[in-house]
Amino acid sequence: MASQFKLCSFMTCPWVQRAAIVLQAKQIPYDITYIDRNKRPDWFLAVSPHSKVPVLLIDGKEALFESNAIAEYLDETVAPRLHPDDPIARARNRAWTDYVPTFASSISSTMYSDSEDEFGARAAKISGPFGKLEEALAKRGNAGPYFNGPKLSLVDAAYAPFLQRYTFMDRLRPLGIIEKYPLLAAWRDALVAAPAVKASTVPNIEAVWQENLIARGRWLSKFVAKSVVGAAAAA
Ligand SMILES: N[C@@H](CCC(=O)N[C@@H](CS)C(=O)NCC(=O)O)C(=O)O
Repeated sequence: MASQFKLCSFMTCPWVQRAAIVLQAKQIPYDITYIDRNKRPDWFLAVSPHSKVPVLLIDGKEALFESNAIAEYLDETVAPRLHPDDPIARARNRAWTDYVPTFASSISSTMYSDSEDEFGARAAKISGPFGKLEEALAKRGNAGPYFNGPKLSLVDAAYAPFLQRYTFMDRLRPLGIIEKYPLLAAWRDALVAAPAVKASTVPNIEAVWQENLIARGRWLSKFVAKSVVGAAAAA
């Protein structure tokens, strides 16, 4: 039987993953449909004003777009709440999710560099956002492992995909940045190990992510070991 919720995605989209983490954390059954980035179907274009994924289809009747709006909708409608009960804490959490696009773009722009020089220049800008998050983690008033303590939150769901992409990138071409931010590094470790994060992607996400770099002809793809090429397609 089809689920009430259907996520519409490209294979490696971190913004879709954010919504998938929320669905997983709440143990909500959902289907996921992958569309071709280069041939987006008309039904998708009709419900996605910016032609972007994710789109969340609800009962085949309603369509929501924008990962933050989807995460907030799911949190308002399906228990347990991932947002904190305290309005001040909730507002602070929302303030940090507002920062995700800036944080994400420092990582994505580095990942998609076209040359070594571009890669170096863009990677140098990652320290700014990493420093801000390190400070936020120092001030949060709990010992983790997640942003608000022991319970995964919408802040965790929002940052996890990008900290995971940073980690994939770091494994291909060590950046030596996150090591300077111990609280962020510990948060990253907790997030990538969280069951909801692990279940939010295809199991071979790192290989699929590497194949995507190759398909887009990005500079970083030259560090992908020959042995993994084709492994993603075969898995
Ligand atoms: N602000 C959007 C960003 C979503 C986004 O950028 N998705 C990418 C895929 S990861 C996309 O659909 N890009 C459009 C394109 O590739 O043309 C959100 O949070 O949902």
